[in-house]
Amino acid sequence: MNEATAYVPDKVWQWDKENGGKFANINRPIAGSTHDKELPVGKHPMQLYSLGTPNGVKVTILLEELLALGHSGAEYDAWLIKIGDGDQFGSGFVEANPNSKIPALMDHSGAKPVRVFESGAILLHLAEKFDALLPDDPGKRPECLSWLFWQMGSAPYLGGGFGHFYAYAPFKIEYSINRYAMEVKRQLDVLDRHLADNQYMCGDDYTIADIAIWPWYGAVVLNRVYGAAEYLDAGSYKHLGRWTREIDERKAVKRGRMVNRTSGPLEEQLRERHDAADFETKTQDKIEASKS
Ligand SMILES: N[C@@H](CCC(=O)N[C@@H](CS)C(=O)NCC(=O)O)C(=O)O
Repeated sequence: MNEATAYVPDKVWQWDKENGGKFANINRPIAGSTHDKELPVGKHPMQLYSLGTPNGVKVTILLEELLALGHSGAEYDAWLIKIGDGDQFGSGFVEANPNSKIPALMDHSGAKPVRVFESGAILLHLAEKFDALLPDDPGKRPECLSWLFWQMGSAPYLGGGFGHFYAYAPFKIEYSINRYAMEVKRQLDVLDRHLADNQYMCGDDYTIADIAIWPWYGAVVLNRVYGAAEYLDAGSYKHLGRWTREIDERKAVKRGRMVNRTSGPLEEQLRERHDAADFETKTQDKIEASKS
């Protein structure tokens, strides 16, 4: 009998703060703020509070794509929210997102700032605002929205399910890893079959559906999350691989991936972005910034 099968749940669940899991220090069963902290506000219409995780990267890729298309209204400040330090529980952040998760956007372009949280809602808000990367054609728009919402519903099985039990749980539980590996492989096959007949998720045009899906599923294929490409035999999904590599080459994707990133090679990190010129920040300055 292993630890997993020996476990008998209490009659009423109790909060065990030291559960040994990677995120035990920040996970809590209570919503709301833990401390007072205002959010900084920069000079641009869009104020993003985020971190360079797949959910955060969706938004920075879209903002960089919009800027590349000439939408100057998409200029943004990207502020770093260190979720490992509990910044998502600061009072200002909770006002921007009562769910205490990155990314959160404050859109200052109107008379009053409006908050947008949930990465899918942020992508839709920005695509509609700039009338870009989302088809207007009523024959195509539902397909794009379907794949956008597919990602929102599916990725938690990949991240919170598979990734957590494969890479982060304090011990390996065969049942959990099997269950989520099976589901993730099914999802990879869904994408692979669809991309066999379509250049992008919604046909011939690159849209917010690609921008939502790529940071998660492309990262699996490129072995950038969980070190699980071999385990999931990700290389066998040929059409998904073709699409992944094509999107990886986009300039806006390379820029978006750098923003609010705090891990990996320093030349691929831009902890905060307040100006397009910030991408040219010298490595020495990044070393200094990484100390703070
Ligand atoms: N469905 C949300 C998920 C956001 C999410 O899970 N964010 C994670 C980082 S990728 C987070 O902020 N975690 C902090 C925490 O759970 O306390 C979205 O797509 O915006």
